[in-house]
Amino acid sequence: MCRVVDLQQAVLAKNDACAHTLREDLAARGTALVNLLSSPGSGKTALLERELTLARSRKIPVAALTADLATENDAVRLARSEVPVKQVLTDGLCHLEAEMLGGHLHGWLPADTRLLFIENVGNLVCPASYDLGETLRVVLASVTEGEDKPLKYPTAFGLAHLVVVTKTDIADAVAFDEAEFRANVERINPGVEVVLTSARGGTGEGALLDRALAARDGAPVHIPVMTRKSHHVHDVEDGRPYEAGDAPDGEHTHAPREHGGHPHPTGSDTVASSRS
Ligand SMILES: Nc1nc2c(ncn2[C@@H]2O[C@H](COP(=O)(O)OP(=O)(O)OP(=O)(O)O)[C@@H](O)[C@H]2O)c(=O)[nH]1
Ligand SMILES: [Mg+2]
Repeated sequence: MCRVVDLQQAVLAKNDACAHTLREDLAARGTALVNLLSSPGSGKTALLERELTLARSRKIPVAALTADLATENDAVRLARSEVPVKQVLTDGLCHLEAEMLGGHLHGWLPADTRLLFIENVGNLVCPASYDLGETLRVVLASVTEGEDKPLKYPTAFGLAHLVVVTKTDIADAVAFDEAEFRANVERINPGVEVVLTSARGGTGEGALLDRALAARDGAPVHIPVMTRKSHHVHDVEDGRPYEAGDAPDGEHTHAPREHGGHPHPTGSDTVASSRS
């Protein structure tokens, strides 16, 4: 069991090192990476479509890479904004990792890109463990998912620099309790900003873009209480916490095993659009 824990630590440590290098490489060329995490169907692509279109209308050079287990549906949608878009198919992997991301960016990312948006695989567990070299880590939650999700997925919410609520146009229909949601976010990640959006209703349009540009230009980014290091020491043996770390509520992420083992599958990619 110790060997499994050591392997997990090693995988995450290696990812952190790759993420550090990627962050430095991107910063040297003036690009900030925005990592979008959420459960499947929260509205990542819909909101991103809005933000990319707005960025293009403002003549801000942006690009987007979207990751899924299958289909190029999201790249096709995002490409409607007419900014450079790339689809990555993860070949069964439930998250992106820094090394594979770096490989996909190599030779593709336009030199003048100021913001690179990454739509991670729809999943609130696995992607939370992997730093991608982001300047801004954003977790999205739609009003239909329930106010308790920050408590149930503390790593995803706890490490976020920004929390975005989506689909607020249907908040009343599903009796979304905004105050309760905000209180739960505050419990897990004190002080983090919560932004309300509706891709369908046009609410909060540009909020993500504005926050990302500010971060890219050096504005201070929220510093979560939870640290990645503290989060790297979770595992379960026979249903008991093996080593709990200090994540809120003792969440266990099983990061490297969740997708059936490591090292990484190769992943495949296709360029759905590369216009700017
Ligand atoms: N009412 C409403 N529906 C929305 C909104 N944004 C997205 N949706 C709907 O929610 C569904 C999922 O939206 P997506 O943008 O595909 O969600 P996603 O997070 O990208 O999904 P995955 O990539 O599969 O994880 C679609 O049917 C969208 O039309 C919104 O602001 N309001
Ligand atoms: Mg999507």
